[in-house]
Amino acid sequence: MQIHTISTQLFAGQKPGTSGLRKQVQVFQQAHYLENFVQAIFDTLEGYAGKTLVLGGDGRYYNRNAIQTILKMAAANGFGRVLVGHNGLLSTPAVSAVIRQYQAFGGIVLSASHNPGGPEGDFGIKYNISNGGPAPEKITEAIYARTQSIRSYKILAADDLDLARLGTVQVADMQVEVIDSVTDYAKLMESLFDFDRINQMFKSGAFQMRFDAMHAITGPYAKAILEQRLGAAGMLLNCTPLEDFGGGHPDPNLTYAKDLVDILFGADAPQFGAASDGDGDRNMILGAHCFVTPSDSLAVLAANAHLVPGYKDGLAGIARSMPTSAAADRVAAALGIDCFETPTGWKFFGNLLDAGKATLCGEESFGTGSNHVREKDGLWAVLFWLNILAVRQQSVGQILREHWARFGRNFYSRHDYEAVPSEGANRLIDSLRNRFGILPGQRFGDYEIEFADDFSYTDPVDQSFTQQQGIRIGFVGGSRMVFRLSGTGTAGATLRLYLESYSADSATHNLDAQVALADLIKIAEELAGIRQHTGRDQPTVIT
Ligand code: G16
Repeated sequence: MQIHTISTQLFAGQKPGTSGLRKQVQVFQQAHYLENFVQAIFDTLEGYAGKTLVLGGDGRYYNRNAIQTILKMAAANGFGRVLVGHNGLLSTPAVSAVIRQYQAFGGIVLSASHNPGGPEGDFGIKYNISNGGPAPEKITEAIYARTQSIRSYKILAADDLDLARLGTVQVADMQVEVIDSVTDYAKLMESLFDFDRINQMFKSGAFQMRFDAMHAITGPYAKAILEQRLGAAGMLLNCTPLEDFGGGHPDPNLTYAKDLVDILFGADAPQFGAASDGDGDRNMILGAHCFVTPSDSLAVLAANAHLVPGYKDGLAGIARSMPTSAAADRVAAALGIDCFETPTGWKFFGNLLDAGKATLCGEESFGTGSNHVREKDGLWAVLFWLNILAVRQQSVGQILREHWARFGRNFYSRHDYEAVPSEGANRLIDSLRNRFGILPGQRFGDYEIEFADDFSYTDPVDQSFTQQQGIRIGFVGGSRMVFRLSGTGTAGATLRLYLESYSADSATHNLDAQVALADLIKIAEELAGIRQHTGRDQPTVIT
């Protein structure tokens, strides 16, 4: 089999965002586009000759083509072995688990996560390093720099491989091992959670849940673990992965997982509901007539971790992204452990986890995880909740209310303005930035601005410095709002407005978050001119 060196032309804009390179499928379908980026990854890495690469994706449209191309390029560039998921499928947390278990050199994840799929949808590619986590910024920046100077790429002239058959085949000097997508991940979950206890809860017949895989990658994992191993028979929805996610938007939130939300807020609601996203790393948690914000979910998991076998010996620390609410900070304080505040992006947790400074991590963007892998993990969060429910024998609502009674409630909401013109979104951010000096001291009704700044972060492990990570406006008394532009969208800009206020008074705890935050919502419009800059009256998504 012959290695071909193909001349190529540069593409502008191959810059990884919050989580890898995400573009519309049609962009990836341009000749050489994917190949350039993959070669840029390989050119940036050192010392992988003969080593193992893990490869898999969430099964969205273009996954099948991209996997074949990457296999041929890995062989041409000198990898010794590729572990590839059955039919090219691996969830993002499963890639992380497999990299760690087999001590692979790294891995490539093919996904645009929660973005819609299909020929008109999005595709994405991300490189993960040997700890199983997303490549840190110094690597993603080097990959981007390489895309701006690349002249050629290497690819093996070979037939496509049959990825439907498990086992090992030789491709030139490289072995390709097609592995079961679920087995290793399921074993890891079994080592962390009390499967027998969860199984008894389902067997009792009194406990009902609905899990919505949203026609995405978690389907096969949920079937194997929740249904076959734990006995949640007949409780799973949309478990067949489809290339276009059945036309849906595989983002587990109150807007895009509406069918599930309707079931949990309807008559005869089951006790527990959950959903996961396109590539299986996000989760949404619901109880009967109740929604658990991702920020609260992190705090509840931390406060109850001692009930779960994998975490019963205590937590080293907690980490959360800056826009995530401070609910977890209160639990950390009660436990006497550190709580780290990082920029948005799971990659910023990697060093803290590797250094043993944090055990649990979480983000407001429906991401929760731990040191078991180096990605956030949707099904892990579902199993963690099931384990807590099986031990405490209380409803999700009761657990949440007791949590707030003990720690107080951080009212929290995120308002997203999706696909707005980039120019307007940038103007809005710049205009706030230009007023940092004059905002402190300004009053809006009962609220007085205490500080206004741009969040920056110095990694406590390697001292790397990251700036301009979101505009924070803090009010006297602790309420705050954050304005940030998403790094994962593919059309125009997505403005995210994060709102938070705290109440220790139990009498207020049942208030709807939008009601509790109504004043802050008005102030945000007054301060930032969202309508004027984006042309939008309403957010696209409220969570
Ligand atoms: C990615 C990152 C997360 C981040 C999220 C939202 O999630 O892995 O760490 O919180 O994007 O980012 P943004 O607010 O910039 O859109 P995923 O699930 O899309 O990979």
